[in-house]
Amino acid sequence: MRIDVVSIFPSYFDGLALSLLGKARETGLIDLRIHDLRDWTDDRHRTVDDTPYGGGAGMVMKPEPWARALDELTTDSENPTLIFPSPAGEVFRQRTARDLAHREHIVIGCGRYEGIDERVFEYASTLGEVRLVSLGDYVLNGGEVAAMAMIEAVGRLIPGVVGNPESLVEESHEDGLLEYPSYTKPSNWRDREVPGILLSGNHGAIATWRHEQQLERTQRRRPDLLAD
Ligand code: 6GU
Repeated sequence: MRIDVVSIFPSYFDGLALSLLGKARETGLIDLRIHDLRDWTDDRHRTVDDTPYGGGAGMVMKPEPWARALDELTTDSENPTLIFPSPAGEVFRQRTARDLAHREHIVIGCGRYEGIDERVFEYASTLGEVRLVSLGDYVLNGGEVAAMAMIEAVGRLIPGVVGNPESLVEESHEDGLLEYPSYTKPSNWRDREVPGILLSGNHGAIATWRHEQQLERTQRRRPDLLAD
């Protein structure tokens, strides 16, 4: 999979090279390319923002640098997916990650300030499928942190990126439930015992117990997931 990221803070993404995705990059499973939006400006100050029409607080990202960046990054691309992290977008979920993990080429445009000139999204839809995606109902200063979360969530679903594929299925959210609790040695730690069933060797009973634990904690912590 090829992922292009456009940002005015490209060094945010240095940390991705350190995580498990670093290995996937070296082996070619993920071709991650980070770009500086200012490389598509043409004025001396490399200006990417301007005041909003209609007035109001803050600055808006100018459309032309974005259009040039998106044009260049999608040439020779069959069917790119253009993602814009935005608190006004659809919520990013595990199913969103699963969907995106099948895509050949993703371009992520990270906005800052009060956002990107709205016409950029219309223009982008002539180049590929556009998705505005939010991490959740809170406000970040820009799309960079959200983009990193999305890249990690999508990247680990690409076959070969996570060593043991079974560890993928048993995660929280893969089956719509929270994960069951995990324990390791020692079996008695600071007067706290590991649940006896896990020491029983009865794999059927352990699977049943774990499923009950998943249901119980989902009901208690995230009843909204059960309603879905
Ligand atoms: Cl994707 N962007 C910004 N700026 N804020 C957010 C977000 C995204 N998701 C939640 N808050």
